[in-house]
Amino acid sequence: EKQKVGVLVMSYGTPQSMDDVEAYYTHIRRGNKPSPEQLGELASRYEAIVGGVFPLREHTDNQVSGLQKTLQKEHPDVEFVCFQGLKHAQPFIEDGVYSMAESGIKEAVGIVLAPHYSTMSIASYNKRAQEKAAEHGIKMACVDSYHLHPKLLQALSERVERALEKFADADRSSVRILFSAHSLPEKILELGDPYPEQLLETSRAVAEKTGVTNWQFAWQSAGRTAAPWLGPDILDVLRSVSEEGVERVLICPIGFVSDHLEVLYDIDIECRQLAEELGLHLERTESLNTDPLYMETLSDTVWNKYGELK
Ligand code: FEC
Repeated sequence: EKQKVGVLVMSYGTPQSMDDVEAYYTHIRRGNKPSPEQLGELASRYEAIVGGVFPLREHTDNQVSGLQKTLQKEHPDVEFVCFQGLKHAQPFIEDGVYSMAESGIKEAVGIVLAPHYSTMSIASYNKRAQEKAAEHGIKMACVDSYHLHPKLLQALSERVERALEKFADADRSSVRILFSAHSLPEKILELGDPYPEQLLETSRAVAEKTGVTNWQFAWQSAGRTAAPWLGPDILDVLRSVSEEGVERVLICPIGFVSDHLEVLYDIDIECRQLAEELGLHLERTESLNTDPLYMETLSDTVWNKYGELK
């Protein structure tokens, strides 16, 4: 019989419905309920993207089944079984590990649908997964990052190339590329967190592969808290590049792997609105979603981690 190996595929999570937004927001805020104003503001952003539908759920579901198929195809000798575990919504990370235990899994690999490591992101997913796995006697190895995987870089580079074609009227060197990712509180720097450097490494590698030199990095989607967050914020960057005389901007959100609120609202609505006011021609690269190259990136990374379990 083939060996059965669990794969816990972790993602941020999104509400199940508009009625669930408060519970979701409260979970993100570690149990502190948002004020009615804060809740109303978040609900209105969800309404604005697709009228109360939550695209991240479908993308995560599709990525999990895409990874399952890719693993089966590439490694037919091992029976990999994927389980979903979400950080802030059901099925939670702990639920995913519980389902693994229920189906008799003894060995597992954990991977997050986010390529860059941070103590505030990947580390917290992995810690929750490992703790629950230990409770159930499952031996689990978790992936920290895969931000320089050649297939990931290829998928991102293809997207940059394709998006640059949308500036057909101009020389492509006149387009300023903004690689972006979710901001985090500045205090991560004191912990020597690798997150900013890994994001720059991905940006540099994609720029090199596409021969782009006119680029910079920008942070987006900073939280609404009093403590300072990593900057410069992408909205300020749009203002400053416009002052510099730049007329064309391509945003490439390398920190995210699918279409969700931070892409569809923060970039497609907020950044676009500002770009219009500034008279900038703004485009965005397509999200990875279930791109086969991304599925293969995940599959290779899971396979390598599985090797470490032995
Ligand atoms: O489409 C959706 O429903 C979910 C979109 C979504 C993604 C996402 C990814 C990341 N976040 C990261 C860090 C933080 C920190 C805080 C924080 C807060 C929010 C809020 C919403 C939200 N995040 Fe998120 N994030 C998404 C959505 N995030 C909604 C709450 C309202 C707001 O502040 O806008 C601050 C909370 C705290 O105090 O702890 C920190 C990071 C990522 C990328 C890596 C990953 O996917 O895990 C880092 C998608």
